[in-house]
Amino acid sequence: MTSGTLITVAPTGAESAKADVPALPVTVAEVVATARDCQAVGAAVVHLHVRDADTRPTLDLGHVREVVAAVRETTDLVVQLSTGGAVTDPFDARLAVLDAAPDAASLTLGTVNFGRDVFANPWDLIVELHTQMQQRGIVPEYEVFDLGHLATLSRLLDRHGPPHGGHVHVDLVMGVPGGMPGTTQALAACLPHLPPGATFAATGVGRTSLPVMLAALSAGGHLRVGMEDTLTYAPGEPVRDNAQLVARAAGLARIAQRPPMSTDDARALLGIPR
Ligand code: KMH
Ligand code: ZN
Repeated sequence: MTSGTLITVAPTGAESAKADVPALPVTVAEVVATARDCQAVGAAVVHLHVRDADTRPTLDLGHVREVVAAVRETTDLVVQLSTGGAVTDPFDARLAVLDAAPDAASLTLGTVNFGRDVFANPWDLIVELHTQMQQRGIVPEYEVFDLGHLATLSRLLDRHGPPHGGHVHVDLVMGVPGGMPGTTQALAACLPHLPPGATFAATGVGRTSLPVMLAALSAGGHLRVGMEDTLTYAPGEPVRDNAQLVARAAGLARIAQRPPMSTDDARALLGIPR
């Protein structure tokens, strides 16, 4: 067991428009370049949402497969596909993303208000994603937007067994308007409810990015950063690119004396063969 920090980059997401955020990577070439740059400064996992030729979020399998192949060709990052998609995406299309055979995929553990929208994740979808990932050899990252989602995780594991790879890794997604706040107190409240042996990362959305990173590091957790979650680097200063956010996370991890994990160490932690 390594004592380093697993850094995941979420470079694109499904929420921001390229027209509003010109630095957002949306083409295959832009996503590959950002993935390569982020690995160079400390990322070990990339959490991918895919865009179409009009820069809109898409779950079209052709596009998804193309991005997965291109990132694998250029980097050694663990490729984690989003099964959350955009709030408007139908469940069957979110499940079908698994056909692209990523190393890992996100799996959100409950429905949550998402700004003015609802991010729907009913129990049957959760079970279907978990079971299909077990059958297909894909490692889930369990996304937790609220404390109750951890109760759902315990019920899921009790009833349907451990994930592929055997290790449970959770990402606390904090500061979403409608989910748990991005505070040290909220993060600390989650920790006693993690399954035994599980590891966790934390993601602070928007201005909660820094406080959540610091809280996660001090609690022995891992980090997820990226332009999916954060578009402002400091007050009045837009994020330049994803590597800027990863470099800051890597610097904080070094200060915490838990330096960024290599991609090999990340695979060992998550139970993903090379
Ligand atoms: N785009 C959000 C509605 C995930 O990737 O699994 C959901 C999301 C979570 O980003
Ligand atoms: Zn996502």
